Amino acid sequence: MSDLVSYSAADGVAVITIHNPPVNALSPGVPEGIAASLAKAEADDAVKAVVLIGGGRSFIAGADIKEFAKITSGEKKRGQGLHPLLYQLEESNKPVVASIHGQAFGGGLEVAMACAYRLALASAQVGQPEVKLGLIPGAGGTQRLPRLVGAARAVEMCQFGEPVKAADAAQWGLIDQVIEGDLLQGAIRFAREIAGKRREKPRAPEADPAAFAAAREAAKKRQRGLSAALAAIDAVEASTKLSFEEGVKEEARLFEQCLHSIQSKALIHVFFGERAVTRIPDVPKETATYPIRRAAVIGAGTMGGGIAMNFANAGIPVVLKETTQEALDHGVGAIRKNYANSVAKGRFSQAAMDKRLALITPTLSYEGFDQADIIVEAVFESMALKKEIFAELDRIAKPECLLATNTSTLSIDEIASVTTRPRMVIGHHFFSPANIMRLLEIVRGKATAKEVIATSMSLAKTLGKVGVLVGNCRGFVGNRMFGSYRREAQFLVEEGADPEAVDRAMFDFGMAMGPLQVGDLAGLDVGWRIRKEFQHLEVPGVRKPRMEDRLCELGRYGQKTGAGWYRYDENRRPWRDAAVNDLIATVRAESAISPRAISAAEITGRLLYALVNEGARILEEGMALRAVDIDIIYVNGYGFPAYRGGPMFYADTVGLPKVLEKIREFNRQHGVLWAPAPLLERLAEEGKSFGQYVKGENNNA
Ligand code: 3H9
Repeated sequence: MSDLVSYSAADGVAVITIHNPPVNALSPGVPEGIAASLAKAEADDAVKAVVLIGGGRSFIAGADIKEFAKITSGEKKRGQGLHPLLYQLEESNKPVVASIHGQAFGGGLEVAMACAYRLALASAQVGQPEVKLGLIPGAGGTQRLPRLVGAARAVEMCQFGEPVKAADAAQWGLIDQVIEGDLLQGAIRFAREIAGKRREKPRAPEADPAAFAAAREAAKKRQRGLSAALAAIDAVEASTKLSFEEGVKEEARLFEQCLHSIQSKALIHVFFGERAVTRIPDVPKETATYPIRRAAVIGAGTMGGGIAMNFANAGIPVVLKETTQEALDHGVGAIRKNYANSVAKGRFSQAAMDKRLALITPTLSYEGFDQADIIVEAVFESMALKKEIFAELDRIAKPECLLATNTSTLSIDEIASVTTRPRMVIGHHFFSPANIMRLLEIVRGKATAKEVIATSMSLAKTLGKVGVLVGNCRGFVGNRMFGSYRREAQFLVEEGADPEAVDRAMFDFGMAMGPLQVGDLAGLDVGWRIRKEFQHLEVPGVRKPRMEDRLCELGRYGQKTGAGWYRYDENRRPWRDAAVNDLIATVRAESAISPRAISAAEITGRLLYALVNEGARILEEGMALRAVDIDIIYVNGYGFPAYRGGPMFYADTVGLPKVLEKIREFNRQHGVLWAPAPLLERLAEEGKSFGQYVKGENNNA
């Protein structure tokens, strides 16, 4: 056989084992190895049944995702894919028993479904996650799955791509038996029992128009703009209307469309990007980490409370400190309400809620802080206050305790300067709501120790976050870029765009929310306070956005005061507000702007290229390690549509010369704020993309 697949046979049962670490993807050589092994078993009269099993940590995690780019770039021809192997498995005169541990995902589940029987450990998961890569199952999954579990379940699995536990899969008829104990021994025993028996093929699924109508409705709401979700629904529906062979052809047609789409390339970029961000050139994987067994959080406001919940959710006891009993009660009350909501929605049990709450110790003092392995400061954005707190922490915390600040704008180095241990100080910039948002910007100060960075990256994983390391500059990566984006949103309104038109254009582009609505949600006063803190840095003569300062002066801070750019009802639904129109008219008059008609294309261009231009500066300064790090920040922290890959990937798909041309046009029209980033000019001239850019030695991030 090959190195990737091994074969053995004893007492009537052949065992085919896949060895393609880390996850047994179906890389070139694996399907061929399985096919050759099966042929050997078929030719051996002594063999009565076959066990197919994965070596290492999983059965098969699916097709090798790296291969798709080779096909779409023309480097490799697609050929018949997995189909010949699947027909061979299905038609084999010796029943094949797929024996699943870890994951049977994508092509892995498709292989398993072509086998006569499927067994799994209770800890195993099965699923068709292709949609998350902008694809649909491409090896008969959309046709075999509904034949096993019915159209409604199949469409749900292919449309959303969520993993299914072995016990559920067994209930649905996808798994024949859940094995306890040793999987291989259990599978061999099972194979002996069914040896020589032929299993009937499952019948075509019943038509279920209601299930498909509901699926399309759900796609509109939960998968807005994602073409693969609709293609998956169409393909599964074909299984209820066409013969198996015709259904497979229809699936192939839809798969091919998805495979060559920009959406799929973008989602694959995000898949590998989320893994790439864990690689930090000067902090190798072997770097020692500090154990994090106890945590402490300062500040029980929205951020602090959410951060404390993160620790409790991960089973880490956490002390939560406030300065007044009232603030503490309010913070703990909000946490309790949040957990109760989750219980009401069935996300976890009352017992789980009680356990999590019991891990949070509210306090008004620093008691227990000397035991903490990490302290996260989450008070409001005031350098003076933060310095006071860090000086105190320096006295209290044990030497190996990580001192993290949740600041979103202030300098980590300046905060660290008041301690005797700047090497232990780091930024942990959580995103609101901190218990939900996946992004954690990990901000490296100039003295931050590598062990502290490595510990933070590993902690991010423990907390279920995507940790991205960034450099210490004002706003770090995400908010620094977002500043330009929201600045342009305000300028567009001042120049003539309706606030709703600005929000609508970005929503239609795929953003989770328009920029002005985001401001209202986050609180317009946050930026207002920061602008006041940094007022001394303003450059005279450079245009400043005025609308949000003016809204704040009217006490319109956004949703929390019931009004900002919009007026909000008790269900937080936004409504146009005549007072805002009046304010816009006043601001335009004061700046002598005569409003003009502004198209949706101009809105998206101004906002997206503002992100990209600032992103290019950040990249050149080394504040982000790679363009993909910026993309991962935007997809996970700012509601950027994953199917567009993030702002830098998006710019690459538009083409950097085109992006630059537009930025130069904005520069001519709107002045210095639009000066093109030198890196963008250089890459555009060299015919390169952001994705190809690798920063030289003096990386700061
Ligand atoms: C498909 O099957 C289409 C079919 O219909 C057939 C059509 C013809 N390929 O995530 P981890 C790498 S589409 C290549 O850190 P975990 C990953 O990049 C596919 N590489 O581990 C990482 O590399 P590195 C459908 C893969 O334990 C390493 O393995 N299948 C693949 O947290 C470890 O991964 C999927 O979409 C792959 N298929 O999670 C499954 N999978 O160490 C995608 C992983 O260099 N995979 N790698 O950074 C997953 O969901 C998770 O990786 C899994 C393990 C749950 C399996």
